Amino acid sequence: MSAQIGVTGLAVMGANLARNLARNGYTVALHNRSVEKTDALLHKHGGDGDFIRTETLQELVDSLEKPRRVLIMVKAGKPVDSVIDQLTPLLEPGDIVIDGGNSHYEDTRRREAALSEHDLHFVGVGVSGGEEGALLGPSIMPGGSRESYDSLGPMLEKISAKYDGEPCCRWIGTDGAGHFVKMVHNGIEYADMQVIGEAFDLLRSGAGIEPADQAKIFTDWNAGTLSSFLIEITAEVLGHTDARTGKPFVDVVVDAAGQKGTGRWTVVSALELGSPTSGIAESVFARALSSQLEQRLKAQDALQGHEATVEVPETFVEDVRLALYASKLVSYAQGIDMLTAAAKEYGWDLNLEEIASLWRAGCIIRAELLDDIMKAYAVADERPANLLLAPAFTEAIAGAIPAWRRVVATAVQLGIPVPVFSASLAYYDGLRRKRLPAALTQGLRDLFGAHTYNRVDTDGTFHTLWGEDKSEIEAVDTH
Ligand code: NBP
Repeated sequence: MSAQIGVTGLAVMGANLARNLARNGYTVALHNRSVEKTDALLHKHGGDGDFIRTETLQELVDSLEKPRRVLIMVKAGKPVDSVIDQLTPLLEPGDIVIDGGNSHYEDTRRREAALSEHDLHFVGVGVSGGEEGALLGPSIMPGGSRESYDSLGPMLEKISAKYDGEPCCRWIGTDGAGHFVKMVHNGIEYADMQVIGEAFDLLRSGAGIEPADQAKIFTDWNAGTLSSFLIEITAEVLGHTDARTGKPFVDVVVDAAGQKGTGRWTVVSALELGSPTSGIAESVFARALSSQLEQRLKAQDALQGHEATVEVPETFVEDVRLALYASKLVSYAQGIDMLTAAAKEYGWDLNLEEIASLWRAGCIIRAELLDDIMKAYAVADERPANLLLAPAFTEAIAGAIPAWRRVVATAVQLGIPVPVFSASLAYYDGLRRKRLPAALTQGLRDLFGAHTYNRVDTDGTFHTLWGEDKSEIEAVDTH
């Protein structure tokens, strides 16, 4: 018996993907650096399907039908390179090496280029949905060559999450495109969670609504345009009472949010691409600030607030809902703008409609909103330059804007930090404003550094002789 795919790295994600493949009728060869994990998987879940036990990478490779497909599910970073180095001499031209871990897309680009020198396909696959998704159906974002997808795609589509029967797996684009899209997905997830946190804080600290009552509000919200997995589980977490103390669960949890790094990667990459991803950036910074416990403790006593005494408007709960929706929309718009910038930079032909479709099931940011995002990009000639310019969203945000401004203004007066609500509003206003103070920035740059500027009334590049008679000269193009 030969296997259709081999999996090396059988910690929780690898084991669950291997089980998912086997449950879907594929024969799966199993390998792990230490054989105990392989045996534990076979002992507990050997009945899930057809597995082949192997102890060495040579045995793994020998057990596979050709072209071979080897899925690497080891810890991201150096371990992936180490496994690739060991595998490469054992494989033959046309074989496919797949990395389904959370690798950085630049690593994936580098590995793809290196393996193509050996006529091997390297496919970086973004897998979203955590442990449960890996077992029951994740959202899958594969990169690599189109040719490799012809061989690998049907398997990945079969084990992926389904939305209305459609697999949440499509070929994303060459080399690191899959891992890039997964990274941006995670960035949007950070922003999505932060705006929910800001809404919770506003309702609690602004309107005095206790967590258990907020659970009902979030449940109601989940029935409307905000309907999403994250809103649904927010209701569950807020409704939970701590068994030890009888307090709301959310009050006994230390308010320092952790991160594994993909949000930070998204922001670094956004900076490199020059993509204004301010909502995602603020959400990463908000987690970082929350974790500065020592500074926060000192600041609680030392720093004055001078909060205003303002009555929250009667419409406050609905205002917060609208502000949350608008801010969430901006986060998606910024994430998608980043995808567009990356597509240009790396030569990827990203299909935004398909990408939105992959996120509708199996992953953390699954939301009803994604259906509307798909529609916005469905007609090639009508694709908006920015998601906010899609007619449905232009209209939705116009309806939300008075509430959004009221909420941000109230939050500022009450001293409740709303970094993503306010950064998203600033982005929205920045985008729609006729003139930005960037003109003054250009003037300053020209004065101190002769960086030159363009004029609104004529073509060309100019410099003012600031230190002389302030006359203007046409700058020589040095490029
Ligand atoms: P881990 O990230 O915890 O990695 C453990 C696995 O890596 C074990 O199989 C271990 O083998 C193997 N390994 C290590 Br560590 N160093 C190795 C080396 N030098 N050579 C060969 N194997 C090595 O596993 P995971 O949590 O299942 O995650 C796997 C990938 O999936 C990661 O990239 C992760 O970021 C990603 N991911 C995880 C989740 C999640 O919810 N956990 C979600 C989405 C994506 P050993 O048993 O011999 O030590």
